[in-house]
Amino acid sequence: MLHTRKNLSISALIVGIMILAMVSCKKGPGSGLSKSCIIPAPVSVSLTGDFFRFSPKTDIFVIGESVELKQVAGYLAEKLRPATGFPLAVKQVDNTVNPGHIYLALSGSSANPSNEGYELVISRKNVQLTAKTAEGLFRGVQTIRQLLPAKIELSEVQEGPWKIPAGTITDQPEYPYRGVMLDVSRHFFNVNDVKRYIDLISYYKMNAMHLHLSDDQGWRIEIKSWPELTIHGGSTQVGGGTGGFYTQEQYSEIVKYAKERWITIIPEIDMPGHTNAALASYAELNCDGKARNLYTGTNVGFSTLCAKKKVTYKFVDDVIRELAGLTPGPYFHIGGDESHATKHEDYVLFVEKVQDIVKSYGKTVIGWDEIATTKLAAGSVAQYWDRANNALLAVGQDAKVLFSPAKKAYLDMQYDSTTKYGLHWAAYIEVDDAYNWNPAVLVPGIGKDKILGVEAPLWSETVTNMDEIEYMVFPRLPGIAEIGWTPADKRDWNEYRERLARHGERFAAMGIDFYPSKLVPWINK
Ligand code: TNX
Repeated sequence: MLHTRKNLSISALIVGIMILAMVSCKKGPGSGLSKSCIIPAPVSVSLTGDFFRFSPKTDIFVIGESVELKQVAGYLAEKLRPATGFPLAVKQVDNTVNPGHIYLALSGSSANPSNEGYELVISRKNVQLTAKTAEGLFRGVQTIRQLLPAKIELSEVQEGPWKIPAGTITDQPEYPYRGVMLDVSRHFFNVNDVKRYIDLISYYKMNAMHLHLSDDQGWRIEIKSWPELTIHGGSTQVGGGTGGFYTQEQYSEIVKYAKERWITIIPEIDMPGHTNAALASYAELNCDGKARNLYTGTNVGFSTLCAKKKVTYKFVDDVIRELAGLTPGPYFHIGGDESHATKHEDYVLFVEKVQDIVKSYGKTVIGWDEIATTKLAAGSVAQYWDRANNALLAVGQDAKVLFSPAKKAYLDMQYDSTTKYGLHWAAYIEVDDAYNWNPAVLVPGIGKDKILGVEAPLWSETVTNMDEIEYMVFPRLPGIAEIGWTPADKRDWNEYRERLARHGERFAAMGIDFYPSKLVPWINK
């Protein structure tokens, strides 16, 4: 008897779960995250069960005159035109709202305190997106894209209907910094690859891209006052290929492209270690005055700038001045990791001096967690990748910490022992491992108020092209994006995997070659 009742309740539970799975992402009254397929999950969603239907007559109206507002509307139109085949004209209105259209407005009085917050009200009649800033509208536009069927991402005209569920979404990010790092030094990736990566992260409401522009194997950014850095230092890569570099014009093009998507570019010049490419380009940067050979292997920790030489600081000043001048964002990343060939006293001297140089060009320092073993300048940020103790040292100096724990957030770590690319020195990171952690409790003593945000680095010793990048990045990246955006108490792996499953179709429509993890019940239509 007891046994039967237990079986019954288990069956009821299973049926319940099945119904939930069926209504999730589809129509149906009620509210709650299980009814929406948005990643990262919004802070609050309530659906009415109704729909807004796009028609060939649907226009995108902006209420207000800001240039940025029109830019966001133009971006939305561009994203929706190819698959719908609708004209979706961008027009300006005063305050009238008519049926059948999409409205974007900046509202100082928006209930949302965050610059990236937005409110989306969808009814049978129209779609109204409001935010305090154009940046907030841009994040909201990603929600509109994700509410449409996956085929909206295809580049040729598709059959409709194009409808989105009606309801209200109020949303804002948990952390101000949500980003990725791309190592363009071990293998070089061209401007188009970087732009594509920018597009992919913006779909998940990330707002930062950190470019690892120099390392032992290659110097990838033109510095006009030290031209050999790229001519010689940029001429190869891991495995001995031809390498490459960005001219200053190309770097500026990346910065502009990112800015139009409200993504900040954070340039990194890794110092004083990881500098073989510079040491090969200029003999005087070496303590012994002898130029090093170019390096195409994958060892770390063998190179160092000469901390006691004057010319070193002339060099660093020139590099930071030129690069900071091309970078509108607030941060400059000075690396500082794995300087095993630098004496600790030299490391301290160097990092402290370089922080002052960065400050003199109006930028805020970010450095890998080792920099917390020196005296941090006010405002400097430590990027926790390896040692919790270093992160605690940073917090002890009142610095903020950017979370990139290698065991959770490193996108170059293999999914499991069968993954073709990547490394596993920190861990194998399956899709659930990458999702199932909370920065605010990971290191006892470092709470949310000390955390700037999350960043997922992709080191490129083993990845050589965009396809391989995408395979390592997807599907883990949406999970990291959700950790940064969605409050921890609204996140749950079992619910998330259902939502992620529906993004498989979106990845496919965007031409992303993703890792089809067995932990995710992919829906491939
Ligand atoms: C450690 S993570 C490094 C990088 C390597 C990476 C490979 C960090 C700050 N330093 O130089 O590329 O491991 O996973």
